[in-house]
Amino acid sequence: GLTDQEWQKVLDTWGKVEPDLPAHGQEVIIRLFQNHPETQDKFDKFKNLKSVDEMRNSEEIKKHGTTVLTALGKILKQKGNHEAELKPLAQSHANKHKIPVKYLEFICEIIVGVMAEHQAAAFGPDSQAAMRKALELFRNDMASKYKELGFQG
Ligand code: HNN
Repeated sequence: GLTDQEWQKVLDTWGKVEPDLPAHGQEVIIRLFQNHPETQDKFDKFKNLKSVDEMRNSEEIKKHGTTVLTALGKILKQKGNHEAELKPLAQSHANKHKIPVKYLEFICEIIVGVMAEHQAAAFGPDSQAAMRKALELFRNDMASKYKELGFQG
């Protein structure tokens, strides 16, 4: 788990991201699709978007990025006691969307990268390390739930 101090750093930084969630979310989704094109295939609604320009102009991408980061923010705010938030997400992402753990790793790495660029001042090495730990906890707990559900994510 994380120490109180580490959670403090995680939530302080997240507080800087929150006022601009759509811009961060849009950037995260676009980078995910650019760096790992196989992730885009999981979305019927985004299959038509070919170029970065099209992605930037897509309100749907911005909306989905906001959805993803809003869900993640709710999880982080539980400081590890996130069973109630995680369970329905693990169920839909295992059974319905079939999202491998690997894709969760991709997006977590991209989230840290985007935060480092957009929030450089608030996101020093200690905060980055704390955020990585929090995202690792999220991923590990998702992976455990996947296993319980029999999904070889
Ligand atoms: O659970 C649900 O299906 C509700 C919608 C939702 C939420 C709250 C989704 C979602 C969908 C359904 C989109 C729709 O219906 O408009 C799909 C197809 N996700 C995906 C697919 C891939 C995906 Mn995710 N999500 N999500 C959330 C919330 C959070 C969330 N999703 C994630 C990743 C990495 C991928 C692979 C490309 C993802 C993460 C990391 C998070 C943050 C907790």
